[in-house]
This record gives sequence, structure tokens and C-alpha cells, in this order.
Amino acid sequence: MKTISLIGSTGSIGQQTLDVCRKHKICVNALAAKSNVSLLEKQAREFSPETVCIFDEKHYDELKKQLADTNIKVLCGMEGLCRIAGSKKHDLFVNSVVGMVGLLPTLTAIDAGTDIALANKETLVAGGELVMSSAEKKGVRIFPIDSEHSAIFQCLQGNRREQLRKIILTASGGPFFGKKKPELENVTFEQALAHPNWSMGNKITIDSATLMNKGLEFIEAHRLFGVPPENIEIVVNRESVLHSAVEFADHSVIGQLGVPDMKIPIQYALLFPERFECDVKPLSLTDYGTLTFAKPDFETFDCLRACIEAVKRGGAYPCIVNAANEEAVELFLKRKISFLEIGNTVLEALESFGEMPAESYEDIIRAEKAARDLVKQKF
Ligand code: MN3
Repeated sequence: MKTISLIGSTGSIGQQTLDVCRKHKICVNALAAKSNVSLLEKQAREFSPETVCIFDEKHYDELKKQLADTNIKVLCGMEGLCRIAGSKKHDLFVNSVVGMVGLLPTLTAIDAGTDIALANKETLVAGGELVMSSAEKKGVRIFPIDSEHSAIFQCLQGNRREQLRKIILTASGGPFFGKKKPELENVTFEQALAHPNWSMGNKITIDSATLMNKGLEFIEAHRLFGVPPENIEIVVNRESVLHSAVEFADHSVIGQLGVPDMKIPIQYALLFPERFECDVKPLSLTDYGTLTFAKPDFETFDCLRACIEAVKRGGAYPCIVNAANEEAVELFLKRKISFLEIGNTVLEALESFGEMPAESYEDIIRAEKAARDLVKQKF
């Protein structure tokens, strides 16, 4: 029987991860959440982990009080996340927190030699070089929990990595597909939060609307699979049925399809290499009838362009665009900047800094802070 520890357990991916654990009787050694005490308590009572952690320290006393009648150890803050990540009491560390916060726990789990199921994009975007080289040194496997990267990973099984020629990274196009900049000037908060195919947390939903999400995934795909940026093609599949594809040296293309439901990639990462019954609707291609494919609009979606430029430049640039975006999205969610200003801000950050290294954790934190400060100063 498998045992996991899960950080980010009250988010969308976290809750679905626990659905998979419930269905397949996977043990849970530790759970962590940002600030949702009531849901974390409920999860702790159901899964009886040894440890729970609340990231936001101001909720620590409340959680401790709520769980006083149990034997569950209560931790808090980054120290708590890293204690969980570095524990050897699980077979798999599942990281589904949102944002840069996820990087240090990932590095800690790698250091402990634990395989990781990774839903935290920022880990590979900001710390990609460091994370991948440390994982390789330690022989740690990283199982992607993202529909696209899971698709690519699935397509590669049974094939030779060195014969992979190209990645076809699919995108839904987001809620504003087909729109041009003048039509996006007055986009409201509610419009940006309505995604056509996937239901997700606020940050990633906004990132899907700006196509920053696809930009981050482009960077991640480059890191995870070692394919140069010029050999990664983004293709819009409006139905979100083709989750990505790979092309081999013989021009044979293998793709992974399924209904748009994160349970499939989550379960694959948790149970790899096994495939068992999953609680999702089977795919009926004839119900869809047609699958459509289109090129993304790099002119309209500045964030996407910024990410591709950042990964081509290398060094700390991916970290810089990511940090600038995190700040900008927060400002948008507080209704302090407009939708198009998110993209402007990310492009401006990309052009504001000279080359910076991203070889150590300290390098990454330095670049991140510089980018955040730039955005904070501006608004
Ligand atoms: Mn995705």
C-alpha cells in the first residue's frame, strides 16, 4: 500500500488528490493547507495523518485547538511544510500549493530522496534548472500533475527519450480566445474567472485567461522533458480533449486524450505505472464530433510571449516573469489594475533586468524579490 504526504490539500488539486486516495485506499501521512482551517480539520479527521500543517501562522492556535482531541501533530509556516517534505514516512510527496511557496518544499523532498508528484508550476518555472539537476543527482522521479505534462509523460512511456523530436503542448485558449486587445480593455474580474472547460482556483483561472498559464507550462515542458523551446509548439484545442502530444524522429505523433478532468493526471501520478478505474466520464469522441486546432495569438496575449522570450533568454528570466505575474494577478484580483495591465507588467519586468543567475535557491529568491519590488513600486 502506498503512503503520500500532501501539501496544498484544501485547494482544487488537493481535494481531488484526496478523492483519489479515498478511492484507492492510499494512506496519507501528512496534510498541509494555507489558511482553510475548517476544511483541513475535516480532512485530518477523515484521513488521520500523523501531521498537519497550516501555512498561515495566525491560524495555528485555532487548528491546534480544533484537533486537540486527536493525536495529530500540528505544525505551521514554511518550516512545517519543509518538515513534511523532508520526512521519510511517505513514498510520494505531493506538492499542490500555488505559487513560489512551493519551491523550497520541493527542494527539501528531493534532498530527502523522495519521489514527487508535482502540481506546483512555480517549482519548475522559477527553480527549473536547480530542481531538475538536484532531482537527477538524487535519482528522484518527478511525476507531473498537470493535464498537459501528464499527457506528454504518458506519451513517452515505452519510447526512447532521445528519439523525441518535438512537443505539441495544447491549450484551451481560455475564455478570451479569438478576442483582440481592444476587446479586452474592459474585461471584468467575473469574465476572467469564467473558464470554458476547467474549474480551478482563482490564480490559475486568471493565468488561463491571460495565457500566462500556457507560458508557464511551456517553460515547465522545456524543463521536465529537456526539449529546446524551438521544438515546443503550442496548439489551441478548444475542446480540451487532446491534452498534449509528442512527435518522434520518424514524425509519428502520439497524443493523450480524455475528458477534461484533473482526476486522470492526478491518479496517474499517484499510482504510476498502474492504471485503475478512475471516477471520470469515459471519453466519447462521437459526442464531440469535431476537434478543432488553431495557432495561439501571441500578439494579443503578452504573457504568453513574455514566457517564451524568458525561457529563451534563460537564467533568472523565467523566475522574473513568474514573480511579476504573481504580483500583477494579486493586484487584478484586488481590482487595482486592469486585465491588460497584467500582461504589460510581465513584459515590463522582462525588459527591466539584466542577466541574473538562477543556479542556487538564493539566486532565485533574489531575482524573485527584485521582480516583485518592481511591480509593487509601480502600483
Ligand atoms: Mn494545464
